[in-house]
Amino acid sequence: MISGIGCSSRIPAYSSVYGFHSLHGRALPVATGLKVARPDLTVIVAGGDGDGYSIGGNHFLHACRRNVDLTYIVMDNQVYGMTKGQASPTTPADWDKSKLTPHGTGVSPFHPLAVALAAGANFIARCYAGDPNGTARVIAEAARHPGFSMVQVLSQCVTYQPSQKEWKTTVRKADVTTTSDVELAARWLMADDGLSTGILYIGHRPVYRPELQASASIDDLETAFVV
Ligand SMILES: Cc1ncc(C[n+]2csc(CCOP(=O)(O)OP(=O)(O)O)c2C)c(N)n1
Repeated sequence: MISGIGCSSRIPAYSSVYGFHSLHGRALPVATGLKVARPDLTVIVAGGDGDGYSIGGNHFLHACRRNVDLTYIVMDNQVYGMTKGQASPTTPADWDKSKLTPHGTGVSPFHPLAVALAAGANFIARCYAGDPNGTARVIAEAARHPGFSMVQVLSQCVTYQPSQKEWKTTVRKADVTTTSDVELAARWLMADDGLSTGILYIGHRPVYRPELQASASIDDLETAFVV
C-alpha cells in the first residue's frame, strides 16, 4: 500500500500490508513505478482529496489515462484535515468555516469520478466509510479488476466538517446498475448529488504493462551510477 501525506495517508500504518508513506501528492507515481517494476504485487494507493486532487491532480489524470493495474482509494472528506481545515478541491463553494476562505471558496468543487471517467479510469466506484463491510467488498472488487480502479470513499471529518455527520442519513446506495458504457456513466454522474454509493463503471481498456527490460541487474545499475 502506497500513500501520500495527510490523516488519510497514515493508513498503511494501520493496515496489515507492506506500506510506503511517500510524499504529499506523489503516491500515484510511486505506486506506478512499483507496479511496473514488480507486476507480481497487488498495489493499493491511498490518500485524501487534498493529496490526490490538488497537489497530486496532474498525477491523478495521467494515472487514469495510463491504466496501470492499481487500485486508488481516495478518502474524501472535502477538507485538508491534517493541516487543520483548509478548503480542498472537493470543498463546496459556499463553505465559509476556514479563516482562509471566510466567504466561501467561490469556486465549484472538482468532480473526481467524472474526471476519472473522462481521463480513462477502468473501474469507478463510490463508497461510504460508515459502511465498512460494503466498502471492503468494493475495494476487493476494484483490486481484482485489471487496470486503474478509482474508489472514492466518503469519509467524514467530524472535526473540520462536522455537518458531514448528516451523511449517516443522506448517503445511500445508488439506484444504478453497473455499466461499461462511458456515456451512460457520465450522464449518471453529472446528474447525481455526490451522495450515492455503488460500483458505477467497469471498463475493459487494455492495461498498461510495459515489457520489462531486465537485461541489467541491480548490481550493474549501481555500478553504472558510481562516478
Ligand atoms: C509538499 C507539501 N506541501 C504541503 C504539505 C502540507 N500538508 C500536509 S497534509 C496536507 C493536506 C492533507 O489533506 P488531505 O490530502 O485531504 O488529507 P486529510 O488530512 O484530510 O486526510 C498538506 C497541505 C506537505 N506535507 N507537503
